[in-house]
Amino acid sequence: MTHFVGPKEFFPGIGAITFEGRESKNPLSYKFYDPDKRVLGRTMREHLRFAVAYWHSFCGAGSDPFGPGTRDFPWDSAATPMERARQRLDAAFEFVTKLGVPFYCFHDRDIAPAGSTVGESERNLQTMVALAKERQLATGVRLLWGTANLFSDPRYMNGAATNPDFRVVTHAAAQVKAAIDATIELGGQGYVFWGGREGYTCLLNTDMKRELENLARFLALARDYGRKNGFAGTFFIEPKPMEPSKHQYDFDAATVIGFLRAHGLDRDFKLNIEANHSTLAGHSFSHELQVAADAGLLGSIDANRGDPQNGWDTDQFPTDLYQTTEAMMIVLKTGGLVHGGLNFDAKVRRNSTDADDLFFAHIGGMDAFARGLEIAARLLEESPLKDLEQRRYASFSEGDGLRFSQGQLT
Ligand code: XLS
Ligand code: CA
Ligand code: CA
Repeated sequence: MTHFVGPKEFFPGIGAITFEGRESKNPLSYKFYDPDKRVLGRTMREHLRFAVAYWHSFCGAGSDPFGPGTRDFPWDSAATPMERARQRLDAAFEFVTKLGVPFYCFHDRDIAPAGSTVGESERNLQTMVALAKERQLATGVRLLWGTANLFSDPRYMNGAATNPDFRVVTHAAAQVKAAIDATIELGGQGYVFWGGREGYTCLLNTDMKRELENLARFLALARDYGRKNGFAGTFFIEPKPMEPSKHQYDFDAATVIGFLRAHGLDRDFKLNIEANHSTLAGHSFSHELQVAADAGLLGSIDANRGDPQNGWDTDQFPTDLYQTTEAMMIVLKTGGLVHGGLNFDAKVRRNSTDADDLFFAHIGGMDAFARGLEIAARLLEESPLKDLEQRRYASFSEGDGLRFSQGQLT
């Protein structure tokens, strides 16, 4: 990967972050993430496929429902929205290449501002995509997935694909078309649908059956459009039970799998499991990963965590070794993430205002997953775990138990 620094350096004083090993006291180095180290036949880089999330890292200045942002992003001081977008892109490529992460992810509106018409929004996006493509070619950084923001604009207050007003559905369709075009142009490995406002506030005014049918039709049309235009990657649905809607249709992995199968979408769509959304749904992260893996539909991961004392979507960076180990055991057992990766859909806290904090946060998350990967590999290869599990179900390996599982008993 080639280093990128634009006309203005946004993270001065920080160079390439490299592996220094567990004894290092340098906070700007990896203690466990050694990209070329081989674990079970693949390099750490290939297993982990880390991605930086554009929205949290370069767009979210720390605002919350009680106050505005706290961080001064130097790329936000330019005069026009498009100039700010260009500088933000430079900052993003500088950060990603200094960190040495192979992928990034974005929403259409993260990389390009909305215009006053559909056409202008699309042109803004195309301009920024052309620039991003240049940067990708120059650095070797790749797009893990693209998506459309179908939840911030007030027009989507009652949903996008599930909106009761067809005119809003068509607006969402135009936006998704442009975002799929952008993803194809940038060689994205995946395309994500997260339905933050695809849900309801009150059942009394909601025709849930119709809304779900509309959602399925919308997804099928998006898939057909992408396939017709050369998208060979995977479409991902990202489950989340609530927030911002009171109830979201993509509630959890099991719900989404049932929906995909009911509508014949499970050949093109897989799941993007986010740790914090799992806990919001009352499950553990590993439960959601296992449900998706068992269905053959584990596609990608949004690597973060919640706070056990809060019921919210706090999007913290992952640091819990038990969670990263269990997650990597499931990923290893399922054969790895093909078009997916580990996307840090995570943000530093609002009172973390130094530019360096973004590095520390990612380094911590990457090391936690690298260490988790190593432990998971050893648990699978060297511990008696597999054998113990086989023995637990031994009664199904012989006699009537075996005949029962083969469907031979009445
Ligand atoms: C929000 C979601 C969102 C998706 C992409 O809770 O995590 O950021 O990952 O739209
Ligand atoms: Ca997410
Ligand atoms: Ca989240």
